Amino acid sequence: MEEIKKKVMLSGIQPSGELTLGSYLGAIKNWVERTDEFDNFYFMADMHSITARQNPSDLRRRTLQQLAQYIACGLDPEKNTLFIQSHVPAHAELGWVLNCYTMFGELSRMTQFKDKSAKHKDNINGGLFTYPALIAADILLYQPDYVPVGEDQKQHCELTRDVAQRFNGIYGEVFKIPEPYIPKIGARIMSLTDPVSKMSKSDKDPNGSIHLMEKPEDILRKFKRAVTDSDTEHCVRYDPETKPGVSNLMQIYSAVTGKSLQEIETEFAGLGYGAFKPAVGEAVIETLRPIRQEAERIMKDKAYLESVYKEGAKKASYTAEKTLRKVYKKIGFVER
Ligand code: ATP
Ligand code: LTN
Repeated sequence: MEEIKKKVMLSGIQPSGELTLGSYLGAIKNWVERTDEFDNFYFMADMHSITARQNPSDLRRRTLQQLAQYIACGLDPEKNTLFIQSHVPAHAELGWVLNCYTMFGELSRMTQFKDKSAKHKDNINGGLFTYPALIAADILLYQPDYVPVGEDQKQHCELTRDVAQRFNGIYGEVFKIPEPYIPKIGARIMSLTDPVSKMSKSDKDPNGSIHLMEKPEDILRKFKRAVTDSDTEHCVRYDPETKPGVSNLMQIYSAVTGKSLQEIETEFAGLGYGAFKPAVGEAVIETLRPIRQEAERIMKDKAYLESVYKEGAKKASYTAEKTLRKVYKKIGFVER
């Protein structure tokens, strides 16, 4: 019987800090839920993370920890190609090519570049600026149909589509044009202490974000202290404009319990924030507990991790090399 070719999903996260509840709800959870439907490629974007200075031993540890966390979140290495970006040289190679098809003006408009260069004034390096061309390479090498990411990565996906269309316009149909896949709930989880800015692994305020490996008592404490809104009604109602703090907690509660925003309003009607905040904390604790325990177990098994990333790099290279060869041929490089 002829095998029906599955559609392809691809995404990555930089090992630049501890994974947060934001990366889990905005990205990884959706990867896991769609595992069986797609042919999947997920990677640790270590090459991206050096756009900010990293301590070498921390980077190595975090890259392996991130792999353990991917698996602990439910990404079965038998069904997902899990790999480390720097192990597949085609990323750097296509990244260079696509640098030459990405415009200065396009890169200048990237909000992530503006935000990060404002944060790290002492290290506004070329890599930080051209980073989206490397993202385009990461994606286009695997000819994916969908790129499951949080809302903040939408602009990068749009640039990738523009670059791919530009390239195809010159050389013919080389790249598939991918779609971003952004969840309805959890696409933009906000900081618990400043609900108008994104929960982020590089946030300086430790109380703003929840890490996947965090202890239950710390999680509960952070949710109890989460900033809610200064309106007088004190009721659990979804309204991101006027009640960003409560609305963020509702998004989190909805994403981890599967309850709709309407159901949550009904559940907490008349109960106020005092009952709601610890309930969100408990629900998050129960979601993260098995992930943390499994990641701690896998982290100890270095031989297993090595077998996963080696096999992943082999499989990823096979697909990536195919695209790269096609690109090199189209642009006129002499065949090796
Ligand atoms: P950094 O602080 O280093 O920029 P980050 O915490 O913002 O990192 P990324 O590594 O940039 O996280 O993101 C990993 C993935 O998780 C991306 O797909 C991103 O869109 C998603 N993501 C990150 N933070 C959130 C969030 N707060 N809400 C929803 N999705 C998120
Ligand atoms: N920029 C992303 C990580 C990333 C990525 C990608 C995501 C690098 N390459 C390709 C999707 C597809 C981030 O997490 N900041």
